[in-house]
Amino acid sequence: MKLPFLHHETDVSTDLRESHDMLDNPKALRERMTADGYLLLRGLHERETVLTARRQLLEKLSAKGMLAPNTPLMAGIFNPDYPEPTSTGSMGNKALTRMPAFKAVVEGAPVMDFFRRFLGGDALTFDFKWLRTAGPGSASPIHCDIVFMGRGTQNLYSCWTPFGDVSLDMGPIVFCLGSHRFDNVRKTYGKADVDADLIEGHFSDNPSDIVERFGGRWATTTFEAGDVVIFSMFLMHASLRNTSNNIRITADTRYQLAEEPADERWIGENPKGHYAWKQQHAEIEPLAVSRQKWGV
Ligand SMILES: O=C(O)CCC(=O)C(=O)O
Repeated sequence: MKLPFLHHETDVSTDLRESHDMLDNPKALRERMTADGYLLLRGLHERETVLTARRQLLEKLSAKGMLAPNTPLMAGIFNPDYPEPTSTGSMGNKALTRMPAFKAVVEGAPVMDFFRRFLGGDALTFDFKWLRTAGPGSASPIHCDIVFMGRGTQNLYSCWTPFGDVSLDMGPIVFCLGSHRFDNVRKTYGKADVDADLIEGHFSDNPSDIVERFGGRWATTTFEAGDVVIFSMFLMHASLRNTSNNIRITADTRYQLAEEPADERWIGENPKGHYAWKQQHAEIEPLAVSRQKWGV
């Protein structure tokens, strides 16, 4: 079916493969991660634990005026008079991401135990949390995570966690299946660092163009509170455009072996974050120029 990205619509299937039946078999999970580049784990968290965090997040968003007046809190309906429909105010926002109920999900036993077994040792998670409160019209562009957080180990994984049910019209995450094996992209774009190289960060504005040039196909699914999807630093992804009236509340958080080096930008009480990329006066190289240099 055709689904909307940030600027274009393209064919997207809704058949992401589920892997929660393999939770007791770390070797099979690792093999599937190598093959597919992602693991969809339905019901990893207790639904109630996630909904408790959702309620507390929505209370804070409501206090900021982000929710439509006189609507049920848990529906999370965006206030059309609120000036900022994108997630800018929530990413790394400590008032939201340090709430115990939020941390009980993204740093809770189900996900930390999962990574301990999957990675074969104690896991750490970056202190910075990419919490997204994505209002109508918003969507994330097509990218691989490695260019934003690749200064430590590459044995690093992203986990996308919905804080509530996410239907297709609310703009779920969407993957280009097979893209973690696009060798020329891995060897070029995949070696870049947005702060050092001052590139755009995203790889393309056009999802169909990627499939035509490199192969792969786009796929997503609907999510319920409790589900997570874990994926490789090299799997190209985006989120679909939120065409609903709801705020799509999700977090993407990162996990690795505690004993391996971690990207210092995202660690500590006050993570430094992107100190150059998209900062004032930063001259970002246009995407077309970067792609030409990389020859991809
Ligand atoms: O949720 C989104 O809008 C994008 C998520 C993302 O890019 C990520 O998890 O790395």
